[in-house]
Amino acid sequence: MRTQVAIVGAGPAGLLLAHLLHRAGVESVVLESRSRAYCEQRIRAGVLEQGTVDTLDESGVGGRLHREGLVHHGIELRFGGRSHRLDLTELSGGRSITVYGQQEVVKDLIAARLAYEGALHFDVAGVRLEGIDSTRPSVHFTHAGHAQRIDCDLVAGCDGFHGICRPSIPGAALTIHQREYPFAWLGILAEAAPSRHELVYASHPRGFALFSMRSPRVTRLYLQVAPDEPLDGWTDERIWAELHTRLEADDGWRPHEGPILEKGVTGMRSFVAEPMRYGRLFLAGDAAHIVPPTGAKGLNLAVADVRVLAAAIAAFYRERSAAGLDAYSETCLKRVWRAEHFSWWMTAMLHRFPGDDTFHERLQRAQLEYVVSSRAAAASLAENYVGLPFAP
Ligand code: RFL
Ligand code: PHB
Repeated sequence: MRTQVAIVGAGPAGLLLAHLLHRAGVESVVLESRSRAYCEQRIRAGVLEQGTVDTLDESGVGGRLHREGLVHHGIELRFGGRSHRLDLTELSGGRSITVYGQQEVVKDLIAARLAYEGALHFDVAGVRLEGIDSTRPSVHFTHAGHAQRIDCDLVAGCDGFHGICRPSIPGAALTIHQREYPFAWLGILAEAAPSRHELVYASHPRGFALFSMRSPRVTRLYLQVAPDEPLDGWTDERIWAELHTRLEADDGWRPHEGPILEKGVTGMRSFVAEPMRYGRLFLAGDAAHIVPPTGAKGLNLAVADVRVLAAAIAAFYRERSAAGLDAYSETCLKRVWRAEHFSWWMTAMLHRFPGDDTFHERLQRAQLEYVVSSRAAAASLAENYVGLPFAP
C-alpha cells in the first residue's frame, strides 16, 4: 500500500486528523489495534472546549453534537460546606463548554470517515515503524493474519500514551517531563437523571469528588481514591454514600442515585515528551502528553495538536513548504504547557494529598477562597477552563 500520511491510532486525534486531511485533499490510512465497537464504547472524556466544538463544526461533523450535546455556562466549586458558582461565560467574554461524550465524538468521526470510504483499519496487530528518520518511512502491521506494509511520506503517531510511536523514537532524541500523583479517580456512570445542570467540583476533607453527566438520563461521577485502590472494596452503596458525603453542602443538594452502568479506576499523571516530532514522525494527543483529568483538557489538547498538524501537512503538499511541520512541535508545546500548568493547578487545589499538613490545607483553602471571591482569579480559571483561543 502507498499513501501520503499513515496515521496510527483511531482515537479522537487520529480520526480528526484523517478527517481534516481529507478535507484538505490529502490522502491517509488510519490503523487501529482495537475493534470499532471497542473504540466507540470506551468511556472517557466529556467536556469539550468552545474551540473543540468550533473545530468539529467547521469540519462538518458537529450536527449530532449540537442536537445532543449539553451547553454549559458555568461550573460549581464546593468546599467548607458551601457551594460557589463560577459563571464561565460571563467571566470569559462569552465562551462556553459542551458536555458530549468522547465516544460520541469518535462515533461521529468514524461515520464521517466511512461515508467517503476513507481507509480505516481496525483490529490491526504488530504495528511497527521503519525509516522515520528518512524521507521514505513505512509502517508494517498484520491484519486478519496477513503481513502488510504502507509506504508513506509522513507518519502521525496518534496512538495514545501506551502506543508504539513514541517508543519508536530513540530515547536520546526525547526529553520527558513527568509527575505521578499519589491518588487516582474512581469513576462511575449511573443511569440517573443529573440533579443539577452544571458540573460540581468538590474539595472535601475525605478527598475530591466530581459530579458530571453525559445526557439527560446519565450521570457521571468521580471520587478521589488511593492509586492502587481495588475496585472490589467499593460496593455501589459505599460509592453513593461517599459521593453524598463529599458533595454535601449547606444547600441540601445531592446527586440522584441510579443503577451503576460502569465502574473504573484511572491513575493520574502529568507527562510531556519533547519535541513532538522525530524526522517524519509527528506525535499528537496523548501519545505526546498526558494531563490529570481535573482540568478536562486531554481530549481538547489532542484536537488542538491536530488542528496545527493538519494545517502544516496541507501546506507541505500544497505549497511544498516544510515551515509548518518544522514549527509544529514548538507551536503545540506552548498550549500543551499552559494546559499542563492549569491541570496540575486544579488538581493540586482540589485533592487531598496523603500526609498533608495543616499548612498545606490552609494554603489550599486560601486558594479556593481567592478563586471564588476575586473576579481576576475566577476569570483566570474560566479562560483556561473554556479553553484559550487558538493561535491565528
Ligand atoms: P486515545 O483516545 O488514547 O487514542 C489512541 C488510539 O490508539 C490506539 N492504539 C493503537 N493503534 C494501533 N497500533 C498500536 N500499537 C496502538 N496503540 C494504541 C488505541 O486503541 C486508541 O484507539 O488518544 P488521543 O486520540 O490522543 O485522545 C486523547 C483522549 O482520549 C484523552 O486525552 C482524554 O480522554 C482525557 N480525558 C479528558 N479529556 C478532556 O478533554 N476532557 C475530559 O473531561 C476528560 N476526562 C479523560 C477524562 C481521560 C480519562 N481517562 C480514562 C484516562 C476522564 C478520564 C477518566
Ligand atoms: C467527565 O465528565 O468525564 C469529566 C468532566 C470534567 C472533568 C473530568 C471528567 O474535569
